[in-house]
Amino acid sequence: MSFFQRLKDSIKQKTEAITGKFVAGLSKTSSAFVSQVSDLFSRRKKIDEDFYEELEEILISADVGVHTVLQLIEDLRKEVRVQRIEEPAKLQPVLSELIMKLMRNEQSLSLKQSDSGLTIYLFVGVNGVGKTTTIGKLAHYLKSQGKSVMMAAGDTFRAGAIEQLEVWGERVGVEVIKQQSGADPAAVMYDAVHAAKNRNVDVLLCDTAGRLQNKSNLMDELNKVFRVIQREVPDAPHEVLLVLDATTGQNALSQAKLFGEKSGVSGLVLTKLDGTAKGGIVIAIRNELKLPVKFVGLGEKMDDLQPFDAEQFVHALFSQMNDEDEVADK
Ligand SMILES: Nc1nc2c(ncn2[C@@H]2O[C@H](COP(=O)(O)OP(=O)(O)OP(=O)(O)O)[C@@H](O)[C@H]2O)c(=O)[nH]1
Ligand SMILES: [Mg+2]
Repeated sequence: MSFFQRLKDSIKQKTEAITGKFVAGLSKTSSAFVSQVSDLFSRRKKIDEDFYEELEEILISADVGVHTVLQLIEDLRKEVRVQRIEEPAKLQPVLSELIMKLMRNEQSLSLKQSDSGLTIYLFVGVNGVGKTTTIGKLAHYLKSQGKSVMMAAGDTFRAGAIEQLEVWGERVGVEVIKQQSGADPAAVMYDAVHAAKNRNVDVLLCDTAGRLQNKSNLMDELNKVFRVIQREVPDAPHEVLLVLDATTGQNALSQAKLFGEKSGVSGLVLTKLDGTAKGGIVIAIRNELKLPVKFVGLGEKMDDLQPFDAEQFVHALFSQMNDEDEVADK
């Protein structure tokens, strides 16, 4: 076998492994969505108002979001007219292409890095969405790319939060900078930035609390943490990643709007996609917010974090339908 053939095979295997992760992580959404869509496409013989109405309901029930659903249906009507499609059975590739188009855009998916030395990522989001877990997984991901990583235990409020990050630190072999519970998170960040600089670490991942006595305290605290980091490393934080829990559906969308306005969020991480049949929320978020989805969480283990890829997402969403078609073709 030639070198190029081996290279091609190995790239193909890797791509299939990643797509496989998306397919497994999205199986709940995909099976709910696909069974309804294929039922609709095969049961109805005509593309009429009733057909569109039913498709609209299916998309809304997958949490695609009313605004985005209306836009999709509008685009679909146009394609049906232009391509003179008459049978619902022919619509699946058209629908997946339209969804893909909504989600594709120019924004860079890779995380911004420092040009000179230390890169700092700050994680924000309400309690329980998966910030600490995402930091652990991302530490593993970055290490596997050969980067040296350190973590800062900035959640000094919730009982057990520091220990939880330390468990991740041990699991992935990364040092955690911490102070005692109840300490000022800005002071923890100051320590962590200095430790990371002293040890020539490539990336510092900063955890924060999800809940304080009230919301305005939380925003004030995040601002203070942000300012301390910026004072120590002027072009940092290089990313402020807002973590959202996909199982909360439309709620995730409103949290993104709230945080996005206040805390200089530069990108999103959408967790727990494996735990919901409403993964359509990704489509709504992609379409309705200007913020890029950088990573998605597809499980609780350390390698269950994937860089987001619209094409693989849509492919995984329709994967069971394609499987059904293949079976039908045989
Ligand atoms: N199934 C699944 N579970 C996840 C995922 N990400 C996080 N979790 C789980 O969600 C729960 C909450 O995660 P944490 O990382 O503690 O969330 P947090 O945002 O740090 O929460 P606070 O520290 O309370 O603000 C944990 O039980 C995680 O294992 C995911 O992608 N899939
Ligand atoms: Mg946490």
